[in-house]
Amino acid sequence: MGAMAHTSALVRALNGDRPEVAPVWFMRQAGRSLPEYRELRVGTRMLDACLTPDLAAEITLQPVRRHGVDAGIFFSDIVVPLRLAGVEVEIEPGRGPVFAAPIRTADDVARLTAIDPAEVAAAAEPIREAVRLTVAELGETPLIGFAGAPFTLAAYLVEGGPSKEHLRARAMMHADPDSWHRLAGWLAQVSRAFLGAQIDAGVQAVQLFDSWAGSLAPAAFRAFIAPHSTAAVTDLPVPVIHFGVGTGPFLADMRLGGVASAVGVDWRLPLDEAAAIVGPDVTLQGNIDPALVGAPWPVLEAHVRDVLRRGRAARAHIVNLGHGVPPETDPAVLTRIVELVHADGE
Ligand code: 1CP
Repeated sequence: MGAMAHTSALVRALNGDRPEVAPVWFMRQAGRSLPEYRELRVGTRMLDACLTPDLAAEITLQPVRRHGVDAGIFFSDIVVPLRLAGVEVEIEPGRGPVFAAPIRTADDVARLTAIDPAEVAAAAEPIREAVRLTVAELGETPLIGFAGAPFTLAAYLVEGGPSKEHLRARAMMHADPDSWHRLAGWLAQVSRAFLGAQIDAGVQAVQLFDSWAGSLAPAAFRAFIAPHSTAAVTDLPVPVIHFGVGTGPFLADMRLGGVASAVGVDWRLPLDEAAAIVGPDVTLQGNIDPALVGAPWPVLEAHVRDVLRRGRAARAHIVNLGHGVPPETDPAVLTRIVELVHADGE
């Protein structure tokens, strides 16, 4: 079981060894569009579900059973380690993470960062248990763990909740760089502790989600973000996928100096162009346009084939959407994409 998992198509692709058939999984495959997920979640708040090991394990397994994807993505949320650190946060249905006290001033940052990130590792037993249960059920299919990158977490913390352009976090890095670096450095340690718990319990790869990095100017990404994201994932014993939306203007920097085994690409940049930018020593992940998942099958099929063809320009290709599965997606369409990708290499 364990030995098979290490030679999975996903891990081979991450290591740069191109499997005959490209591995495929979907960001946000757990939850969202699955009726069996909605049924399980009735009466349980999102963060309570994340901290209930058998529930988190079952939700993680549902899309793997249904679609036959080549990896599970652990059911949790980027704000879970903050909850484990004792920060007051809830996930509001239809909205997202909301914090009782936004972190806006130097004093707010000093108070928050006084919490020892080791608290997260100490409180993460439900996460370890959920990962252990999931890995045992998955058999030879690998499980991907994840964490939020410091900027995407800060975008929620500084604003106090979801926002479109993350103006307050982007202002803080320029207006008070000392507080910014203190906050981002602390968030990197918190996310690293969350990843560590998942790795201890058996995930075979991890993804760092910097979903909102595309709101940054390239120079700001380099000066204020990249060092902290790199610290979050440096020297981990499993391969790292680094994902963001709208990162075309600084895609080469998303490699984090070679620490990332794979870079996630959204739907805006064709994979052959992305490969020319990142070079021959990194794997690409992506980049089916989530908007086309609702298109007539012949349109979607032609698009998926184009993504597969352009993906051959990369050293290896992990097929995924360019961002998460849209909530209204017909799950049967996802299954059909998996079948198409798997048939492509034969
Ligand atoms: O496949 C999966 O769904 C795996 C579990 C998962 C992951 C990887 C969840 C469950 N959240 C995440 C990561 C996450 N959370 C990201 C990065 C991925 C991405 O860009 O899509 C982000 C930005 C969040 C923050 C968040 N949590 C939002 C977005 C809010 C906004 O700013 O627009 C939302 C809506 C949540 C809640 C959430 N997380 C996960 C689920 C299933 C839900 C919906 C809550 C519910 O069902 O009540």
